[in-house]
Amino acid sequence: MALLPVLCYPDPRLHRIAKPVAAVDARIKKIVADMADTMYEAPGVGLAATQVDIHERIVVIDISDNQDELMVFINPELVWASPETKSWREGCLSVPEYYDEVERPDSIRVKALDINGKQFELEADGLLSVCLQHEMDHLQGKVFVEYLSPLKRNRISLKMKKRIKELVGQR
Ligand code: GNR
Ligand code: NI
Repeated sequence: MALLPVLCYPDPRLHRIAKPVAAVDARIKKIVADMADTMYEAPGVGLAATQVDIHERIVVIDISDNQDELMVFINPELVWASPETKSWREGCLSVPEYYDEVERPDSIRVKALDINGKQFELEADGLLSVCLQHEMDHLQGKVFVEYLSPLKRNRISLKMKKRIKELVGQR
């Protein structure tokens, strides 16, 4: 079991664009295992590689009640999004203790590779749809607070910088 440090907004590394994974080999499987450990420990329902400073297109998600249904998405791509949208209260491990409403397509279809490098397609709605869109945004360097007003975003930035300063001061 290995836990990876999670980057905190407004860290500029959260805005890097992840590169596609060329082959799902032992190195990628180790990253997936460590990401899953990190997500479960947090705890969170999803984690994108960008958040642990790995800039490759890898996402793990587990929306089950018992943390026993790990889903792995390598090189995920959106193939369809419903015209209907829905607003959800979102949170992010990179923006601790802040939650706000984001409007996104209600249901989506995603194409990705699984842990064995095999391609699959999946239609998602509800929390899985929200989470997948949130994670695919991370891979594009986008954090959910970027959907909020500049005023809110600036407040969040200040709060997070203050929090990081306090954490450093405690050491
Ligand atoms: O743990 C998480 N919960 C969550 C709740 C609503 C919408 C999105 C999420 S994802 C988040 C984990 C995370 O930051 N993933 O990038
Ligand atoms: Ni997030």
